Amino acid sequence: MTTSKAQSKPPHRPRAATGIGSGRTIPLALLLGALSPTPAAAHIIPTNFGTFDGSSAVAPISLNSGTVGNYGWADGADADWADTHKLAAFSFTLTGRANVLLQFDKRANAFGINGLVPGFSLYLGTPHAGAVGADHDYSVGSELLRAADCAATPGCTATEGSFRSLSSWNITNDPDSGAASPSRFSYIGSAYDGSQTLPAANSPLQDGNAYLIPGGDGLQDGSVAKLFNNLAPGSYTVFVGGAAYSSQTNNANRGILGSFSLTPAAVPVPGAVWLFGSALAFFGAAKTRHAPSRL
Ligand SMILES: [Ca+2]
Ligand SMILES: [Ca+2]
Repeated sequence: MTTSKAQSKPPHRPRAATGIGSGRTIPLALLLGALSPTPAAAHIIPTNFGTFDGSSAVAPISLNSGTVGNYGWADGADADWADTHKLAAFSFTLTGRANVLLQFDKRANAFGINGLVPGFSLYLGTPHAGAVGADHDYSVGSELLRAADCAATPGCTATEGSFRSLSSWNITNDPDSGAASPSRFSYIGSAYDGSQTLPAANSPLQDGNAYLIPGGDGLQDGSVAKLFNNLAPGSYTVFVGGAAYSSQTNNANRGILGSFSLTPAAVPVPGAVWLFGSALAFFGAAKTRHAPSRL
C-alpha cells in the first residue's frame, strides 16, 4: 500500500537532550525509557535474549516488547518492502551450534494492547549498536542502499522502507551517510500466524496474481513458533511485526511476548568413525561367513 504508507513516513525523531528545570539536562531517550524501556516505533534497538554456547538446553526465556500497528511484517513481504519502525527487533548470539525455538505471542503489556497477529523473520547479522547510532530506514545511507537494492530487484520501482520479510536486506545509521558500512541481515527463515494472501497489485512477483505469503501456520490464534535446527555460531536478529496486511490504517501499539529456547544440536559423527564402524561390520560379516561348520 504505497500511497497510504508514503504519507505515514515518520518524521525524524531528534535525540537531542531536552532541558528539565533550570540547569538540568536529561536525555530525551532516558525520559522515553522511563516510560517504556524500548519505545515502539524507535530505530532498530533489539531486545536481547542473551549469548549461549549451545552445550546444554535453555528453558524458554520470555521478554516483552511491542510494535506499531498490526501489519509491519506482512508489509515487508510485498513488492515495496516495509518500514522497520513498524516492527520490533530481538537478538541472540550463539558461540556454538544449537537448535533454537522462537515463539512470538500477542500480549497486552507496557508496550501496547493485545491483538497482534505475529509474524517474524530470523536473520544472521546485527544492527549498529547504541541508541545514537541506531539504524533506521530514513538515514541518508539507508536511502542510498534502498535505491541500489531496489534497482537490482526485478519488479521493484519504489520502497516504503528497508525491511524485507522473506529475503536479505541492508540498512545503516546516520553517521554512515555514504553507506560504507551497512548492517546486513542475511535471511535464515520466517513464520507467521494464520494465512495471508496479498492482493495481486501488491505481489512481490508482479505477475498479476494474488500472492500467498509462505510460512503461515494456518491457525490465526495470536501465536506463532518455528524451530531452527543446527544454527551456526553467530549473532542473530529477529524482526517481529504484524501479519494483518489489510490493517494498514490502524497504528495502535501492539504488545509482543517473545520467547527463546534452545537444545544442543546433534553432534555430527566424524567420517573416520563411520569408516571404522563400516570396516568392523565388514570383517564381522566375513568372519561369520567363513566360520567352520560345527555340525
Ligand atoms: Ca510494503
Ligand atoms: Ca498460530
